[in-house]
Amino acid sequence: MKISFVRPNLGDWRSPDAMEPLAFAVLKGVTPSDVECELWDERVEPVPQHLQTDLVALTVETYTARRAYALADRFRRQGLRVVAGGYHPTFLPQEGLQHFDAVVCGDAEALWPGILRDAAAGRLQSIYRQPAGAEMRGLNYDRSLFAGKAYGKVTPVQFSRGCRFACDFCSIHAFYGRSLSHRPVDEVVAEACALRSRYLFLVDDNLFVNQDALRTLLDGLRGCGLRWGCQISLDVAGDERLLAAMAESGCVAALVGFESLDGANLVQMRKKWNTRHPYSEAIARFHAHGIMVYGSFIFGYDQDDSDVFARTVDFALQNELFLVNFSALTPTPASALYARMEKEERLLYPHWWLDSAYGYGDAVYRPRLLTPEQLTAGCRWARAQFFRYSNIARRVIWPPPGCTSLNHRLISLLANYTSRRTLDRKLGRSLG
Ligand code: B12
Ligand code: SF4
Repeated sequence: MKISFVRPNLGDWRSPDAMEPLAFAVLKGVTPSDVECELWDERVEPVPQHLQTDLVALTVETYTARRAYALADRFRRQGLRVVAGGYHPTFLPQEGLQHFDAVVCGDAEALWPGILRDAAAGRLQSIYRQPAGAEMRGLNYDRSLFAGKAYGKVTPVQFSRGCRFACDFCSIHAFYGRSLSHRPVDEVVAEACALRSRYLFLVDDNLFVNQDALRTLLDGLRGCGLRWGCQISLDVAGDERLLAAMAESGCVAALVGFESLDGANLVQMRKKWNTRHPYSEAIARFHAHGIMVYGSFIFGYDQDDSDVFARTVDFALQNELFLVNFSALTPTPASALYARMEKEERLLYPHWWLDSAYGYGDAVYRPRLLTPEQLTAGCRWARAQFFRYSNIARRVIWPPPGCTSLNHRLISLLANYTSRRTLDRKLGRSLG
């Protein structure tokens, strides 16, 4: 039997920020050794028009759904069977079944060997579902599929799944519910130390979930000679010892979801806890420990007016963030935000991920104090300001004290350059 794993892109272009798609490493790790496997990742290479295979296995996110459906329709016309998993099919399995033979909801490592047996016997079921919270002990992230592919220097590694918060716009709560799980620390450390790359990205949605486990992980990573980045909630800034331990174990950059400078917006998005940590003070603490801060901001909550863009750009520059995400609020299926927007009849395109009129980065709903056009244009303006070459140069030449090593500067330069290039390719382009 042969499986072709396929990772669609948002559209028909290459993505400079592509990392190894870990979902397939997990699946490959539980695939019997006599099954032949290949990977086509459309972010780094074209997917062939015809595949010589027995089963196509697609990973699908909301932004890649339109493209995934087009690929699946083509493969099925050629007589191939297609199974899909990931966030989007988990949230909208019935939509997926219009294009796939089978949909897998949730994580899949416990189900995958059985799915392969069903496929070989010609009795694929429509929907498979793995409940959230499965034990992560013994997971084998088999990266042999990635050999020779043009991924960046930063290698993704997973420690935990789930987040203890439930921000209304985020897909994580919808996917994992309240369940939180993590891999045994020794397995993560052994994996991380054995990787060829010295630069890692811990892909956990929030590394500051199980604090005891995190401390043990940091102890394990100390001395491994790694440089790593992560995504972490702002409240970690209240724990100076933990920040110090992160830095000692090689953390050089952290993505933090500030989301908004307005307290009422934070309450509305169910992120009130962010208001307890004054942003500038928190950022300075990260910097003092040698951790650069990548700030994530969302525009378009109900308090945002036309001044919000300039205010936020000023904040990001003044507080010396090394990278930012300035996104237009985009309700994704199954999120509390999507349900609210639908109820308030504010969605401009109910299924924006399928709509050919939607371009990446466009507003998809009616904001309260802005027009949709102002929201789209304001986000673009803010990104353009932050990623001006003069601002990039300033950040690299004069980084915050504590983040002045050559390593910090190189990471900052590369990350800024990659973000700028990625945005240039994606913005305004329709999905699919
Ligand atoms: C790292 C990361 C990135 C990296 C790239 C990752 C990569 N591999 O190249 C970067 C930063 C570039 C990135 C970009 C984007 N990302 Co991203 N990313 C992640 C993150 C944090 C980790 C991904 C990961 O490695 N997970 C670990 C693997 C093991 O888990 P998994 O993929 O879920 O796979 C399991 C199951 O889902 C299932 N499964 C998945 N696929 C399949 C397929 C089959 C056949 C089967 C059977 C099972 C199965 O089984 C797997 C193992 O159990 C996730 C959040 C998360 N926790 O997953 C967000 C996430 C996937 N990203 C998201 C988004 C929105 C984006 C962007 C669109 C952001 C933007 N606005 O531009 C872009 C899209 C880029 C693109 N070209 O596609 C959203 C998707 C939401 C949604 N509803 O689809 C997520 C969930 C973040 C969030 N909090 O909302 N991302
Ligand atoms: S803290 Fe981050 S990962 Fe957790 S629910 Fe909020 S946005 Fe999602």
